[in-house]
Amino acid sequence: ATQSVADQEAIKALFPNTYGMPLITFEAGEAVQLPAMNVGVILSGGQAPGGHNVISGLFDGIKKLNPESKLYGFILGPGGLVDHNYMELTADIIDEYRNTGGFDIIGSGRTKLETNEQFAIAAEVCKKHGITAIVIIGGDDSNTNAAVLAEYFAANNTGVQVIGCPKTIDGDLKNEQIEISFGFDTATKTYAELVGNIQRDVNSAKKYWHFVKVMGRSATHVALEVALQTQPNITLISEEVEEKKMSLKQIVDYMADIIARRANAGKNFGVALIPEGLIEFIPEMKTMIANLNDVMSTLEQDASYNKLTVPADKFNFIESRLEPNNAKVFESLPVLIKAQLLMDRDPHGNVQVSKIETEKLLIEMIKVKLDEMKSQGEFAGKFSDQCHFFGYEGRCAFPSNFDANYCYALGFNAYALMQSGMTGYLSSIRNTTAPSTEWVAGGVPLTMMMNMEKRHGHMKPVIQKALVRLDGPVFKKLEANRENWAMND
Ligand code: FBP
Repeated sequence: ATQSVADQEAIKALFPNTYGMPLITFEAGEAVQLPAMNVGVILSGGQAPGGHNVISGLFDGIKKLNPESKLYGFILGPGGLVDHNYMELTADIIDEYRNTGGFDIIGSGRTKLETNEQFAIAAEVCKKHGITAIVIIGGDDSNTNAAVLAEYFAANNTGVQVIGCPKTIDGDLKNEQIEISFGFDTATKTYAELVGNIQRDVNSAKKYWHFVKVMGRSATHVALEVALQTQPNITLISEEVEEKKMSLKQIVDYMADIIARRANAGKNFGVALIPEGLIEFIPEMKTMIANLNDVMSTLEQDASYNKLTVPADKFNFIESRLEPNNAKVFESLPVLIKAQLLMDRDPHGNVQVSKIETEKLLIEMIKVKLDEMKSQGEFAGKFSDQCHFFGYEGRCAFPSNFDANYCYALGFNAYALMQSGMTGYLSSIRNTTAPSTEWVAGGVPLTMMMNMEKRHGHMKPVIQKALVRLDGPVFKKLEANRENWAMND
């Protein structure tokens, strides 16, 4: 029997039918003919290279063991299931998409599945098409959907199984059984190539500081991996910022110090990597954003807020609702960032950090700091900035060999789990640093990865994100090298 990573009593109570199931490992057996089954598949959340191969592996699995089996793709994510928007995926269609990046075969979306009404429609749709299993290909939030749906289907004896597949370029859906989410390998290779190109440009012209924000909504795995591949002069790691309780001012001081030291060595150029999720890890921002999320969850019904049209009035209104310390932090931010923080949350209640221009915020604050240092004779150089955001460039790239093979295996294995009668499991392929002939296939109960977190102002069961471990070898490598990388090119 397995336990959830935290909040065991609460998770057990919410998932009475799918809690505590064992880990599964498959062993080689005889090839057999199995009964035909109709399966539905959903691509969910942000795109990640290899998604088409998960579907190809699943398709080949169901057809290999019974050519009469059928695969239905729901269009544009979980929304396709509740909107009854689908297409049958036939061999011709599948063959066109094998080994390609993107999710365009059926599209993706971020609809949250949480109401009984949605679940009842989903059960009805499955019944109509004789679908007895659904595969949800997604990250932590999407696999939370999978867990909740699996529980509903089991509790209501619908006879429909649900299996998840670990996807996200962010690399934060992992644990001892899930070695990596697919897409991370390809996306980080793509960003590393782009950052490497910029570094050559920087070292050629020697006149700009490039600030590169890289995707990864929360954890810093992507920026860290890109940093190890490219050795930039500055890399911020959100988890370290949180652990060391660094304020925004301290981050700016740290960066300005490196810029000034390089300038004093005649180098008015460099590259800084900034993780997309940084802002939510700066303690004063984190507290303010949590308070802001609570305030925002009440605004939809607030007529006095909704009638405001001028941004400054909105900001004042929000500040009046925040706790005094948080209001001060909010008030201190540039207008651009305030407006970006007030944008809609995604359907899972997350701040859309891809829309917050942290790189610009840092640049503006660094300029002020450098002017101050100049007046005190501590900086005699120039600071000319360029900024970039690398995210969408990598999410649909042509999959690396690793992602192509891994994804195919995840999809085929999802079929093996379904055919073995499992539900509420995440497809798991382990031993992935060995040749693929030695990979180990199995399944991990989704409830094992869950804990309770606040979303849209309420405590909800969600899959826990894996953050960068500051005592792990990957971060340690960066730590051991960063002073050298700061000053050298
Ligand atoms: P998933 O966790 O759904 O895989 O999404 C990852 C991601 O690429 C994040 O890195 C990024 O913050 C977010 O999606 C952007 O979302 P959107 O595509 O909705 O702009």
